[in-house]
Formats: sequence, C-alpha cells, structure tokens
Amino acid sequence: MRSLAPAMSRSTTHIARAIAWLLVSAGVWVAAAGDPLYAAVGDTLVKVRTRGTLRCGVGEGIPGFSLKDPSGRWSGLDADFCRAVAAAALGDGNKVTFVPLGASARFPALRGGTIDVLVRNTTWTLAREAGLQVRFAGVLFYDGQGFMVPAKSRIKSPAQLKGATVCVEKGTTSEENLEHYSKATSLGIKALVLDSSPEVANAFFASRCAAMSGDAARLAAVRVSAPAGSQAFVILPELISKEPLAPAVRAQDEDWLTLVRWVLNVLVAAEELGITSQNARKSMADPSLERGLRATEEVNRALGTDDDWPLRVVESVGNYGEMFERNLGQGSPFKLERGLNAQWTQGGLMYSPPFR
Ligand SMILES: N[C@@H](CCC(=O)N[C@@H](CS)C(=O)NCC(=O)O)C(=O)O
Repeated sequence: MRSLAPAMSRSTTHIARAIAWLLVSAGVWVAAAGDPLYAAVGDTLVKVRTRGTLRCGVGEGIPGFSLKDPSGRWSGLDADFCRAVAAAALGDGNKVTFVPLGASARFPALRGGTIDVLVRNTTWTLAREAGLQVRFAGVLFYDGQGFMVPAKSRIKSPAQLKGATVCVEKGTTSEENLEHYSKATSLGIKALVLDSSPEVANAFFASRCAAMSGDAARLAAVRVSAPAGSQAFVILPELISKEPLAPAVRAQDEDWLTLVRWVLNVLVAAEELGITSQNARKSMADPSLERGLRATEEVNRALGTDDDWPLRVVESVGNYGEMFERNLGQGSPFKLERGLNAQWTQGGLMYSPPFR
C-alpha cells in the first residue's frame, strides 16, 4: 500500500496545486468573485490532508440525514457520507469536522472554502450548478416535495389547499416550488417562510399554517417527532417536484469532484456486488472482483489516493443499502421504503457506472 502523503509531486497539476496552497497559506487572496484563491483551484484534497480533517457541511438537525446526539456523535445518511469521503481522502472515516449549516448559509460556506463538501439534503439543480458555481457529485437520495397536514383536517391532496397558509423553509427549493405550484394551480397558497427547519416544524405544530411543505423524507422525520404523536399528522402521497439530494463541491476542482463522485459509486456498487462492512476485506481480496470495485494503480495515482480507498469507504460506513437501512429504513424510526433509492436491479435508480 502506498502512503497517503499528498500527491503534490506526482504531476505538474499537483505542483500547481501545491503552489496555490502555499500562496493561500501565506494569506494571498484574489478578488475575483470574492472567493479565496484556494477556492478557485483544485487543491481541496491537499487542503484536507494538510488539515487532517474533512470539513463537511451538514444540516442543523435533520433526523435520518444529519443529527447530533447528546454525546456529540453525528448520525444520518449525510453524516455517513461525510465519513465515507474522509475514509477515502484521509484513511479514517472518523476524521470529519461536521459543520452544521442552515439552508441559506450552505452555498456561501461551500464557495468561501469554510467546508470541503456539502452533504445537506441539497437538491441538484441546473440553476445551482450554473448560477452558484458548485458541482453535484451524484444522487445520494431521491426525494420529492410533499405536504404534511393534521389528520383531523381530512385533507387528502394538495389540491385541497386553496388559499391555505403553508409553512416552508427559506432558501430552499421547497420555497421556490411551492410558489410555482401555487401559481400553476391557481390555488393562491400563502407561504409562511421561516428561517430554519425547527422554526418551520414549530410553526406547523403550533397551527400557524394548515400544512408544512418540504422534502418528503424530511417530513417523515418531523412527523415521527411530533409532540402530539405521529398519528395526528398525515403526509399526503402526492409529490409536487423531483428532489434529487446530492453532495456538492466547489466548481473548478475536478479532481475533488471525481473523488467524491466515486466514493458515492463505491457505496452503490458495493451493495450491487454484495460487499458489506462485514465482508469487505475478504470480498475485495477476491480476484473475481478485480474488475468490480477496484481502481487501477494509474487511476489511484491520478486521484491522489492509495489503493485501498474503496475498501476503507465500505469498512467505515457499509454499502449504500446498509447506510440506508440504518439511517432511514428498517433499522431507523422512519421505516422508509427503498423506492427510487433501490438498486437498478431491484426497480430503483441506484446505479454505479463501471470502475473500468
Ligand atoms: N432539498 C431542498 C430543501 C433542503 C432543506 O433545507 N430542507 C429543510 C426543510 S424541508 C431542512 O431539511 N432543513 C434542515 C435544517 O435546516 O437543518 C433544497 O436543497 O433546497
């Protein structure tokens, strides 16, 4: 196994990155776009290794995705994905500094270099890639926007929300979609836009709005923790949007984007191949998997990783199915079905491109 030392000397690209890193360390900034130089060149992996910890942007408390327990440990699908990236980049899934961010703060934090990767139930859209100069690595969770209403309201469809007030979080696709949906259907929905997710939930439970709208998985988590008990609330089956939730990195760091994207592909491919956290070491030594989940030496050199990064990814958090079940599925209070998040071989959309 090669060392995890920074790959600075391996190519001119890496030398360029090293120079950029030195400039940044010396406090040299460029005015362009208001972003520091290091945020504009591909040096994230070097930066992460120099620091020794991955700075991962997550939610401020999204059960099933990113939630800090009283002992200080973060759990959830997003938190586990942060660990998987740290396992690949740093050789240790525990070397993560979780940075909780509200919806409006997440993209400025990524662009400004406060975080290395954003894994915060964030929807992949063209407007965000083109307008905010961020890149999405692939879909970690296929979601859609739904509505939650009190069971006693007897509302069965969003079409019954004519003139109703609906609670929604500021700076989210949920806010934009709701406005668009209201216009398109002439329902005249009045949005009560609140700054944070807890404020949205509290306003809804205090009956300040007739419905709460947001990503359906998020609504399921809020429902489980409803003060009046989950039975008192219903999530309407109709969804009004596609919300492919995806980890994001800064634009202009193609190598980092590639690594983060393939960490996701490792998790998905491992499930397809039956490789789990328990059997990973043995399975991945199997020569018949040679073309399954292993990158060539040249590829690893280009990525700046050692040869064992896929193994460490699966050993640190399990495969995608294990992550899903533990955080959102049968091993969790939410008991979500796999649905679109099942493997492509099982009628879902989870599909990893080949490794070679
Ligand atoms: N996926 C949507 C919504 C993401 C979002 O922030 N949703 C809210 C409520 S649906 C949430 O989960 N907030 C959690 C938090 O603020 O920590 C987006 O990317 O804009």
